[in-house]
Amino acid sequence: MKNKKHLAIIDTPFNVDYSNGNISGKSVINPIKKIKDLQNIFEDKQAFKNIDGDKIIYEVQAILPVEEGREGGLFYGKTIIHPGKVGNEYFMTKGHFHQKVDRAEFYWGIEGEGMLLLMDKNRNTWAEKMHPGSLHYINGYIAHRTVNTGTTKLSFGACWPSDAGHNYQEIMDNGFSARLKEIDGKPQLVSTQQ
Ligand code: S6P
Ligand code: ZN
Repeated sequence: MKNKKHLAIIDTPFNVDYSNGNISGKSVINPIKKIKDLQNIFEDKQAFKNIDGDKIIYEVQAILPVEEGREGGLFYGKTIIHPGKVGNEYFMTKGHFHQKVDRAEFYWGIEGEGMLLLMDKNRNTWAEKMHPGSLHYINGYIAHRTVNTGTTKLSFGACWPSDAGHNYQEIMDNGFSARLKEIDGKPQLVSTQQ
């Protein structure tokens, strides 16, 4: 029949469990980072060697509804960082600038306590506290890394443009200009600049 509109009620393609942020639905990807995947991220090399390489540090669940790199789409994810330290430095993500460096991102805290470490192009670094309900706008041109400063898992959600991409190399080569360490029993930002 000509000009007939397609009418349909379909199953919800994705679901989020608001008690823990878990994402379900078709094509949810689940990359895992173990300590052996995080070479040169932590400062204390001896403490790093003493940890079993297969220990899981963080896990991501993500929905990529369009091809990565395509302009115009959005990606949605959840990251879980397990609690722990390498020496006195808390478990954290690799951290990145976006490949298309002007692309922004939202993060929001779901479970646990942590910090969002942010660094601009001039290597100024600062941290925002993350907790259930915290909301973080990460402007373009800002490197971002998350750190679990608590004793339970840190979970947070994220939404970012499908053409943002990840530039990990800059952080692998030069790191952030500060590290989050436990000093006198509490998290403190310690500068790495001379
Ligand atoms: C993607 C977004 C997050 C991180 C995830 C892991 O732009 O910022 O999904 O990919 O938290 O961190 P990283 O630094 O290993 O990608
Ligand atoms: Zn990002």
